[in-house]
Amino acid sequence: KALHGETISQRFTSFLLEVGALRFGDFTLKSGRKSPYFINAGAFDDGRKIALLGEFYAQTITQAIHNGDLPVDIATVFGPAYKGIPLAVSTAIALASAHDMPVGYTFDRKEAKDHGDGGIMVGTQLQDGMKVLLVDDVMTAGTAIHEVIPKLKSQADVEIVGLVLSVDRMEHIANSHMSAVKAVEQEFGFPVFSIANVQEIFDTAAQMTEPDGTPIISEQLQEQAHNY
Ligand code: OMP
Repeated sequence: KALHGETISQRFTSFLLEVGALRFGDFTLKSGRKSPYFINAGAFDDGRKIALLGEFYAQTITQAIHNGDLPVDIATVFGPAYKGIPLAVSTAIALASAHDMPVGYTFDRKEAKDHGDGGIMVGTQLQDGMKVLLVDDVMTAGTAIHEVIPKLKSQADVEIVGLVLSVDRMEHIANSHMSAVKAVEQEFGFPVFSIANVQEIFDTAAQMTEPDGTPIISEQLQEQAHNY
């Protein structure tokens, strides 16, 4: 099924809704916060969906390269286990097959292996000076990303060139006006990109209706979204 929309964030919003990866309701986040919506990366559960998701990441990456915000010579795409694994693999496949950009993929093991090849990284092995691009699903407080960066750096003195997310929830860090994305950019010194942010998602969803004509999201929900 073709995904309609002018911009990548609009097409991505239709895709999220089509596969059921975007839900509205009452959710409690990992950080303990309450939220009127949730993005579930587990919904990309077959070949077509994960291939399309990888293509969205690849388009976001090539756009950033085109804008001069990411280097062309990325050596490997790193996805933190477990949910980052299919992201790194599908992104690397899309970059190589549709964008003529051969790159490696790498992910970490949750438990170090003590036999065979050993090691805690799978895929392209990290080496000093290598340009590594991180991919992850959703960032709320940035906890997941804070955990994985020391693990990467302990392997080799890699250069992390950026982080690409599917959705930037645009949440603020506790007791601050700074967004979690800005805080990560400042702390680590690399840019963070997202296929879409929550504002773009709500703006697109607000234009959409169910087959019976009722709006997909209520005005009240839109109000809540604007408070972020
Ligand atoms: P941080 O690690 O605090 O940035 O939270 C992001 C993680 O929370 C994601 O990797 C998910 O495990 C989970 N999450 C979602 O998957 N979707 C959401 O919409 C919100 C969250 C969340 O709990 O904040």
